[in-house]
Amino acid sequence: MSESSASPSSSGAPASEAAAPDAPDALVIVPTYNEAENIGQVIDLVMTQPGPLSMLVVDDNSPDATAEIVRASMDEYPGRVHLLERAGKLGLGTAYLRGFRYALARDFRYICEMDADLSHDPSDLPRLIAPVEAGEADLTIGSRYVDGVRVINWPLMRLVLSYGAGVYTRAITRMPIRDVTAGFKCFHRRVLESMDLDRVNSNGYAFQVEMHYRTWRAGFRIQEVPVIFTERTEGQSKMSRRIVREAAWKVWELRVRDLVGQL
Ligand SMILES: Nc1nc2c(ncn2[C@@H]2O[C@H](COP(=O)(O)OP(=O)(O)O)[C@@H](O)[C@H]2O)c(=O)[nH]1
Ligand SMILES: [Mg+2]
Repeated sequence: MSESSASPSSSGAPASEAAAPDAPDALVIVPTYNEAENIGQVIDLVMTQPGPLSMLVVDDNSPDATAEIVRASMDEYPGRVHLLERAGKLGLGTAYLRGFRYALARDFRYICEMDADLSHDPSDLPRLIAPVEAGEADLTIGSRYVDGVRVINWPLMRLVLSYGAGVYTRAITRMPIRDVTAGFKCFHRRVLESMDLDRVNSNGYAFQVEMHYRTWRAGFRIQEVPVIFTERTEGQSKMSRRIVREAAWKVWELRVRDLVGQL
């Protein structure tokens, strides 16, 4: 694995609320696999949000040379775009875990997750970060399922699967979250610092469910922020039956582990 970045800080010290005014604040982590058609636009959109925001792309040696496009953007936005390259496709969950460790080793206070396919609108980032910054929430989730359903261009089956995953997960876990598999969110660093990231071992949608469950069970405050999710127009989804099966099992595993005190 190689790390190429111009880090704004590498002290690794936990940031306090009274951090220096020029301390880097928010890092948006974006995992990529074959997102060459999308990543340039995503970076430009994130870079133009108020903040200013920094961004970390975790790329799994995409055959379509996504990383080359990221490197070009690193020159365009010096010090604000970071890239971690892994040797091969290792899954979304481990990509985020790698990104969380990267963020925690630096001074980022607000650590966001976002997809690279423009399903998540970068202009929603300030609305996700604001409640965490204001101390009103420890985790905000960009939710498709509060105040109705906000999904554009999904086949009915995908919507049923995603919405059904919420009904199923809530029934088993009692976790009060509408969009259990959402991948657009913002953590305060204290949530990730308090978590034993080595224990998080799921990789697809299950990863999102597991992060929500651990955050909720640890007593952190979670707020769902309504967002519109638009299915990608470029590139391919990496969803698979295996990812859906993993999530279905994972919910039971989390519940049982929790019941026996082994979460
Ligand atoms: N680094 C990395 N990123 C991945 C992997 N699988 C998916 N992604 C990224 O995760 C995000 C969501 O994946 P996507 O295929 O759009 O899933 P969908 O939205 O559920 O159809 C996108 O940015 C993908 O490029 C992986 O194995 N490694
Ligand atoms: Mg997608």
